[in-house]
Amino acid sequence: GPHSKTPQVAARAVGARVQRHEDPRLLTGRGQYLADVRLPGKLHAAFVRSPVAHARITGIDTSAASGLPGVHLVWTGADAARFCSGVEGVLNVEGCVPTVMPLMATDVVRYVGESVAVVVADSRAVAEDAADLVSLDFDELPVVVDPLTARKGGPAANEQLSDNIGLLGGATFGDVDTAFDEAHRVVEATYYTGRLAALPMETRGCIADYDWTSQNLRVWTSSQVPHYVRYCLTAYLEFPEHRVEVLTPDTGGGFGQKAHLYPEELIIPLLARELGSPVSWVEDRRENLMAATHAHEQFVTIAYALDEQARISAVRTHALGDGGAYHSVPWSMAVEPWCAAAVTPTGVYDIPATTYVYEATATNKCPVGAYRGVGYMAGTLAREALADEAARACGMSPFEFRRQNVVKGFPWVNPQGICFDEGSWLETINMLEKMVDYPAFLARQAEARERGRYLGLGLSVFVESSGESTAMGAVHGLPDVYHDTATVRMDPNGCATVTIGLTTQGQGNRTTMAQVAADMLGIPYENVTVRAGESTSHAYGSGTLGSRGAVVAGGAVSSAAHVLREKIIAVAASMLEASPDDIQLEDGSARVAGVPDASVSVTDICTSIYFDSTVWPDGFDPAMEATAAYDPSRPMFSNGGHAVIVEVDAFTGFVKVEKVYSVEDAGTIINPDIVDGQIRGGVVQGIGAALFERLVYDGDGQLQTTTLLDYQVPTMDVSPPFEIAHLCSPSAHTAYGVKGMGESGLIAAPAAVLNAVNDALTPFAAIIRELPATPERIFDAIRKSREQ
Ligand code: MCN
Ligand code: SMO
Repeated sequence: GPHSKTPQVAARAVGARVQRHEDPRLLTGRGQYLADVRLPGKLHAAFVRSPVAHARITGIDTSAASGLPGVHLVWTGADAARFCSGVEGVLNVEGCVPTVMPLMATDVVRYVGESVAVVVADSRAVAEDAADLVSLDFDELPVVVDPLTARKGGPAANEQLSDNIGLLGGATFGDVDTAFDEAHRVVEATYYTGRLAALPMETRGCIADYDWTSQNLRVWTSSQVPHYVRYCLTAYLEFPEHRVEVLTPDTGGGFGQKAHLYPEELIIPLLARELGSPVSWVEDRRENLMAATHAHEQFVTIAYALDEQARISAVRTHALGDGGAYHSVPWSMAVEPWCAAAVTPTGVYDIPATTYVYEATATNKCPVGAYRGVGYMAGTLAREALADEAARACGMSPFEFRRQNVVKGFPWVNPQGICFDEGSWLETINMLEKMVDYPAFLARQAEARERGRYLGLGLSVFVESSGESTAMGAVHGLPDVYHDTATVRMDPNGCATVTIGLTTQGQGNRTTMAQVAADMLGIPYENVTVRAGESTSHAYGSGTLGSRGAVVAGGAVSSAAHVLREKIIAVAASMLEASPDDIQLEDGSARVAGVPDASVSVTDICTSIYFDSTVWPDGFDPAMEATAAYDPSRPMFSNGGHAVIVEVDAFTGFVKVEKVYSVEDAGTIINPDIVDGQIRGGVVQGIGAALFERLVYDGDGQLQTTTLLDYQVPTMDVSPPFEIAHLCSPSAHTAYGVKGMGESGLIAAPAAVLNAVNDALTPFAAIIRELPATPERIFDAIRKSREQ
């Protein structure tokens, strides 16, 4: 296959710190986000959202809203239900019970913010005024808020799920019981990860334009999965798929929140068809915080059985997710606890036995969905926080304890039978220890304590599945199928246009895919234009998610470019009267090996392919356009780690993150600047998760955090200095050996931050196991320990 040939391709652009093409346009305000899409006669929608967490709707009066000047139409849940009874959410793992989420609530509302009606008007302002005039009569139902009591039965959050169970299952691999019976020591703890918002800077939104004469439907949506949205428009609403085009303009962040199908994305096209006018919906921040999927909230109880040498002989995990009122589509409330329990517990450690239970409980809250590192963050938090606790219990340094347990040889097969082909798991630990200069830190920490200042160092190492693929699903027992395509076209002057099925939310994929194509075609990357996510009419993509872009789009681009590379080489050989085997293609020219003067530029080759058939070899096909699909044949795993230094103010409980050290191994790196930026962004989100961010519901199921005054996001002033280092264990199965990394920062940073806080708190014998570690939680923990 083409990838076996990549070693012969000269790396010029791949690996270079090429500046992102995207930035001049985006940073000077020339981006075209969803709200910037202009269409003549565009109308605006506003949703009426439930003010209560759980109630039976007894009546909706829309007459006042309909009568407001400028209002074109008001629909209730019953109107939408004529077209679709709802979207089914389920994860294809054992023990997952599906739910159907109506497009808008019809008889019962199940969380604050669930939509019950929609108004379309001349402007968003009029639509919002009219939405306020829709009056709702309801009988309140018992509200289920606490997942720990909800799972024991009692009132149902959603009667589709008996005992509020959206997911319950588990498995055992190896002799766990004997390991725990014979353990020298057992360490166990429960960690809670807060309910988070993925909080893309651009909120969700959708615009639809329908032409009844041709049945053509165009839908602009701020989405990571436009091809899936298009498929669903046909599957649920029967719009003819070949007449549906889904367009993704510039997208101001997705972070997993936009890797879903939202009912709003089905309702807006129905309204556009009904009204014969384009209809736009752009949510505000309050809607985004109330009704766009929430994330990450879990209780993870984890235990290690340790032998006399502090080796982990077995791990036992119970992960419980607070799933909200429905399964989100398609990832569901199950993916968080399932992944935390079934995928993450052994991590980089050579643990021979594992047992786990995963559980998702329905509550009357916004459905939980994907957020960067879905399932991995909570699982990694539990595993790595317990590793630091175990190290303390064994009287070892966090580096030493991990070194004792880390897998040291590859390939390694974990207890579940999943094979890890390569990695730098031990090297990561050693490198972080060197980067932080551990003995110097210990001296500085001791000296600071003398002066009443409390420094802490926290460590967290990880391995993550990347390049989400059919093969990755299969090893984890998920039947999902993935692939992406790319088309590469070369013009008569030797420039290339690459179209990928991947969308981009800020990752810089247009730049990196230009780098990949440039090297395969032997041309400068400036001569490559990449079109990404503009329309589902060109190229296919399974979505920008699961850190799959570099691997999957990279594989498709290099495969397609390889077809053209062979043609360029064939014509060059003919023009230079040499054998194709002797042609070297790089830096914009084809040369004959060993013959210094024999060369021809790629520009001249392409011009000849288009305009001079006399140079064509026999039977040459001049189509300078190729499309290829890619889906990696094997799962691949990236690894790395973070060491974080914090200072805790013992009087106020405030934490200052002094410095972050990161080590990343994502195989071959296409663009180091982009990868480092991904690490920084992900780690800062992790600092937010560890110290600040939480969505809070009160006992009535009212969301208390509906503005950015209440929901604290990390900003530049809490972004610490970074030191980032790279290791490289390339995959043998991908173009250039790349592996994915877009989620790694958020996966492992919260554990490192929490571990650092707890290290700082050791003089107080206080420990925090709940995120976020807010000043009040830290203050309380210190006060309690002082009172004892
Ligand atoms: N890259 C590289 N070399 C590698 C691996 C990656 O140069 N060996 C580059 C890629 O080409 C890409 C970036 O690093 O430009 C991230 O690549 P990858 O790990 O393949 O992740 P994806 O492109 O699939 O992006 C998805 C990933 C996910 S799942 C979430 S969630 C997340 C993340 O990206 N959402 C983001 N990072 C984000 N960054 C921004 N700005 N906005 C989001 O919404
Ligand atoms: S949560 Mo990322 O979209 O896999």
